[in-house]
Amino acid sequence: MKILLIKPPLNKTSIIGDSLIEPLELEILAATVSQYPCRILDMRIDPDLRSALRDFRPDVVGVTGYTTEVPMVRALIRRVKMLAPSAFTVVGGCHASVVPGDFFASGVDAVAVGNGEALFPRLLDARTRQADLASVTGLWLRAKAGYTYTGDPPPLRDLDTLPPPARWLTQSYRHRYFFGRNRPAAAIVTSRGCPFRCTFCSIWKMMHGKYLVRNVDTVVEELHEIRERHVFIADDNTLSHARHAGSLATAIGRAGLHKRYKMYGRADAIVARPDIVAKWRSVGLETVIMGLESFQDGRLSQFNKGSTVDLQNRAIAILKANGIRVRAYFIVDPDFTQDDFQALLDYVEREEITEPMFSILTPLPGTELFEQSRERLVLDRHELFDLVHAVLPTRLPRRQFYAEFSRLYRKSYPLKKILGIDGAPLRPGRLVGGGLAYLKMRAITRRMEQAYRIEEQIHAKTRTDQPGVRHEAGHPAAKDHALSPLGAGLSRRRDAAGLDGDPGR
Ligand code: B12
Ligand code: SF4
Repeated sequence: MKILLIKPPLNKTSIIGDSLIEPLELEILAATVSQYPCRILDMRIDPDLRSALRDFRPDVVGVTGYTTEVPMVRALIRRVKMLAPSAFTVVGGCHASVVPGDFFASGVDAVAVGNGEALFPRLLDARTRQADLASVTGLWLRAKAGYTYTGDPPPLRDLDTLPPPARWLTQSYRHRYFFGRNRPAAAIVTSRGCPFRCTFCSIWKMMHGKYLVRNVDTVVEELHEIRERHVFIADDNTLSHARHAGSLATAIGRAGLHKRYKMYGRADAIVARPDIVAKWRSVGLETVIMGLESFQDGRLSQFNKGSTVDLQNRAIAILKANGIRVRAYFIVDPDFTQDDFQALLDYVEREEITEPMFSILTPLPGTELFEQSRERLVLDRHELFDLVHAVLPTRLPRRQFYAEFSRLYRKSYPLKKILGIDGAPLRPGRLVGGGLAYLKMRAITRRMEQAYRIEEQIHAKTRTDQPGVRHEAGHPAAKDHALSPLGAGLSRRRDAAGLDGDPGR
């Protein structure tokens, strides 16, 4: 039984960020079935699906995908079935887990719900024994009419019994993985889930509210095996379990690992335990990514963020005092007025937030926000759920809203600041680094400016397509959005304009 696991290509119609992170979810799945020959095809780097199928001849093909990747994954599976008709195809991941119906589509034999660590080995075992797959819980299986559900998946109870991710399967790609300026960069998970309940987040829904942490010794063992110096801790929330976060930093320090880390952290956890932050700094923590979301307490409580602006400001001060970079994420509400945009910029400037990132409030399927606002969606194409398109109505005229949105980036990253010459003496090294950073930031801003045009073009296409749109099971946004001729044409035009190269590369 040979298994091919696929990370889909980058979505050409979406605006992508400044990172390419290893496909941990696939490495984790592969590790649970190491008795079988297995390969990972990362199509973000190597798009040659045909050769992979021809050379390896897999019996099972597993594909992962985010919400933005639904059309891409469907098209991909159709191609897999065309090129390798006898392969059994299964789709999983965070979107499949909350709206499996979006993958009830041509070529998809099964859709996996929830975490795959227990499910995937059972699925392969059943396939090897040619047993009835109905015994494998957590699957939607293709049946004569539609798909049938085998029952709820086995819960993920413990992260310590799991083998380390099969990173050797991404060996040939590893030099290409990066985060911001850090390249090559590896990723690791030290915990899963989150104890908080933000309305725009699907993580706690998917993890059924659980927050699991790994034994620090196994994390350190895994870090020892990671060759890359830069490590992105891809937990949902690393610092909220204070005892775990503290002992992990101690264990890393004791092990003498000389690595540089980036992690997600909440303001309340940072304010509650500045000593842990300092400890992490001493063992290599460079950047904390904080979802600040808003500069107004009212909006924070609307999101059920469980934080306040005062806490955020204190957390920023603590991180700065420790020499830790802050990458702060803000949510731009489609309801924003011009004054709100300006107030956000003022806040960023006042708090001297040097790396702000902005995203548009997006009701991702599976979130409470989606339930609250599904009737108000004005865009329903999966690829536009990328947090830089306003899928909800905007208070400002849409063109103006997008102009204000890209202005956030332009104003937050002025040339002087990026070049690092605001106040500091001019140095050649700094100028070169700053120049590259400037070009990268301009590329990102141009992409933001594209958002409105992409939306307009897709909108026009959707209007002319209306009679032919096929509705399938799942949420109302589950129309067939397989890559349309427009999508292909659009990506060609963007390619021609040199806009589809990753700005970080
Ligand atoms: C690291 C990360 C990234 C990295 C990319 C990681 C990567 N290699 O692709 C970066 C920073 C680039 C990124 C970007 C984005 N991200 Co992100 N990211 C994460 C984060 C924090 C961790 C991902 C991870 O490694 N998880 C650990 C693995 C083990 O968990 P998992 O992916 O759920 O996989 C398990 C199951 O889903 C299942 N499974 C998964 N695939 C398969 C396949 C098969 C066949 C089977 C059987 C099972 C299975 O088994 C796995 C093991 O249990 C998650 C949060 C999270 N908890 O997942 C958000 C998350 C995935 N990101 C999210 C979002 C919204 C985005 C962006 C759109 C944001 C943006 N505008 O920049 C982009 C989209 C990028 C894109 N390609 O479209 C959302 C996705 C929501 C959704 N419904 O799609 C999440 C869930 C965060 C959130 N708060 O909601 N992200
Ligand atoms: S947004 Fe962050 S803090 Fe809120 S539930 Fe999701 S992971 Fe937890």
